[in-house]
Amino acid sequence: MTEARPRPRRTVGDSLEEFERDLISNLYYQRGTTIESASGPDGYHTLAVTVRDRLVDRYARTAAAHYAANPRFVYYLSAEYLLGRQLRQNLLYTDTERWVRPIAEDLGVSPEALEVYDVEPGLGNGGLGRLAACLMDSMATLDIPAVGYGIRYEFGIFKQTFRDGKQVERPDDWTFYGNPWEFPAPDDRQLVGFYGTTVADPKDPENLRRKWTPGETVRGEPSHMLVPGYGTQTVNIIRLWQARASRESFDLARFGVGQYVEAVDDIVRAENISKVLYPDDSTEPGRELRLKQQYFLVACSLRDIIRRYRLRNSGWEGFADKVVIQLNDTHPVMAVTELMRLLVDEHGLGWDEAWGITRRTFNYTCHTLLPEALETWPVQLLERLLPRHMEIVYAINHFFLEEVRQAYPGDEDVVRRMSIIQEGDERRVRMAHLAVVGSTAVNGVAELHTKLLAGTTLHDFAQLWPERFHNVTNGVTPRRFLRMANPALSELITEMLGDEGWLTDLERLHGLGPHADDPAFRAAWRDVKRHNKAGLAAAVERSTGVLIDPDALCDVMIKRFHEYKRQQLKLLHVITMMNRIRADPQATYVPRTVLFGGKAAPGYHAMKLLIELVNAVAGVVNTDPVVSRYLRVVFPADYNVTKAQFIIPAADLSEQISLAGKEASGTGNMKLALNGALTIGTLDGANIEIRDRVGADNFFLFGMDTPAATALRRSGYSPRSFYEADFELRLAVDTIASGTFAKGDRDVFAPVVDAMLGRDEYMALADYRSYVDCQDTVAEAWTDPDRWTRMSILNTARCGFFSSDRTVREYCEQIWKVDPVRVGEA
Ligand code: H2P
Repeated sequence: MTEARPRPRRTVGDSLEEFERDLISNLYYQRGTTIESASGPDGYHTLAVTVRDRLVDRYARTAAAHYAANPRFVYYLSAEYLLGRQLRQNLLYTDTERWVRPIAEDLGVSPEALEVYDVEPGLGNGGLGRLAACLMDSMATLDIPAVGYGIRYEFGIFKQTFRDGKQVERPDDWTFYGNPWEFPAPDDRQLVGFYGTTVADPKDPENLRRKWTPGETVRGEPSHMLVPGYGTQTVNIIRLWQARASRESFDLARFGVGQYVEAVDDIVRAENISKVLYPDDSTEPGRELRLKQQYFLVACSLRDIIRRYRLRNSGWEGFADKVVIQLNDTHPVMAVTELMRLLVDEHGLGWDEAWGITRRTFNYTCHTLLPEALETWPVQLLERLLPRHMEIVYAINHFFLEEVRQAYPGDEDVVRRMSIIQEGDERRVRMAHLAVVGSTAVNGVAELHTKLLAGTTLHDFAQLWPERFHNVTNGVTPRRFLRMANPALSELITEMLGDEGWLTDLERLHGLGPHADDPAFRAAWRDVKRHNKAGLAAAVERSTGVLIDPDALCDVMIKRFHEYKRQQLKLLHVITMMNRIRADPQATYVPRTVLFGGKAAPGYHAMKLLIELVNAVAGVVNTDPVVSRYLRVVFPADYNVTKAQFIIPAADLSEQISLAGKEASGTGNMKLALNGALTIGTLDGANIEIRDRVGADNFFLFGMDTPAATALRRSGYSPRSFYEADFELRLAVDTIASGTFAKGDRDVFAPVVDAMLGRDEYMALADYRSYVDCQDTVAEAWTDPDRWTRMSILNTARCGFFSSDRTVREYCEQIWKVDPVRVGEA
């Protein structure tokens, strides 16, 4: 019995004295240095491992509890995790935060100075990766037995710098100083095959079981990061795989004859698999590498899941009772074919039995409606890289289409639409279709998104299997995005609500509502915002050199740069404000700071040019003696989770202005509203649910809704007619065209103008008037601070629903059917 096993002597203590003792001992015995000679990184690493030890203790107890209970586990498969900095989080979660300052003072160092070495692992692009991190946080907080699987990219999302206003990407060497938060687990390494050939199994007349002999094999080596729950003892893990060459890869013979580069060819090829997050897929080798990554993640993780299952169980009948796998978007969907291959080819199960297990095991979350974001892979590429998986796709599709034909006899059109294989000049595998066919539950990430998924993108599937479709609206962790990001507001909330219980029961924020009319509370609320804005102003000045006024309306648009998110619309508004001030310098205007943050994918030229234009507009606005009295534009480079935590608490206005029907959910919208920013937004994604909750009076709504946008597109949208009909719009576009932002050169930003007047894919021009008018009502509301503060308080008070704890509870009830396992105190 696990209970009887000897346990290590507890080595970590619960007092300030013990913490300090451990810290100094770690400095000596782990880091091998002394107080006198310790460098900044020495101090940071020592503090990190001292905190980490406390988590390890909980992790050991979590593992013991999981062994004893043998529960159903959630396995979250995700190509991305945007975890954010770890030190402050883990200090908070281990309740050791309060000791750091006195100890640091004792030792003569500043905790803030150490934090600069706390590099955030940038293993994701945006909302999808950050959502994965929020869900992992909430699963641990709710004591859900879970493991996250991902890739340990050697270089995460690039570091963004600006040169002459242009985005320049630099590699993110996030592990350069080592990562104290992870544990390598080389003994759990797995071998993964690629390429090669398949042959029939003579004992299987149906030819459903075949043998694959890969042409290349690489090793996947895991390490894990600890994911503590807040206010509980549970510590789960995220297991990240790194690709390594197999042992025989080094070619000693070639090295011996001086072919040094060739000698390591195989090693380089193998290790490239986990080298970078999202290799550029505009080239053939890039696409192949990306698919290799996806299969690498899936193959390593499934073997590990099976290994874990077998540690506790035997036989396959119970597999789907103990294992539930969540596919985070289409990136890990090859897992469906890989599990079939493992069960049928390697473990000898019959096809039908294996398919039953597979279908019960998987669930799929879709995060988009953009057709181009729903992955498809060329059949040819799959046949070469994963020949056995391609055969399995064909077999799955064969049986699936039989079912479709039975349901819709004679309707070959529906067969063509639903097939996992897309026919055409180049045949492709539709990963979303494979995911739906291979899953028990499919979910969208906000109400509108799920409705549109079921009504358009996956309509045929929702007709055939309505019971598979669910909605689980996204959420964000209040620990990181309120408690850690906004300590001043958290303190005020705790003071009003009496205790910190709201941190794990966020609906309790409703208790703030009745105080929205209390002048003293409003004043305190305003003070907190002012304090946060002053902090942001100082940081922005340090990083961009631009002075901003903490009393100006702080208007933020922070998210990936993408045409559908419509940074171009925000920019048209900025230019309009500039033009108005220039046209009538004597009038008074509400002072505003417009803050942009976000990166454009390295190959996304249109958005990179827009970034350049934002910087150029900022240059003109901020140096114009009249305009800059009322308007400043700042664009701190390299927006990431750390910066988000700094910007969000200071925001007054949250820009959520995507074209209706395009943003699946959004999560920045939730973070900002929770921190008391008012939203200006379209009826898109979770904006709708935010507005429903905070109330229409406390939300600035503009623009077309989805049916209106669809109707306009159908009627033949002409951006030029909007341009011609609206003087201010014409002036804004003409200001760009005139070369004002390129020292008179009309060519530099001509493509931006052409895109607006030519196609305007996301109909920014159609929403311009409604948007600018709505911004005028925002400015108007700002002039009444009491009213604004009231609205701000009500936003926070009514956004408790958007906690990722609620999201995880819904996944548990609707999809995962898992129960918590409580972990005992030490
Ligand atoms: C995506 C969607 C968002 C959604 C998020 C998490 C892919 O994130 O577009 O609408 O909230 O997933 O479900 P993003 O655009 O931020 O990269």
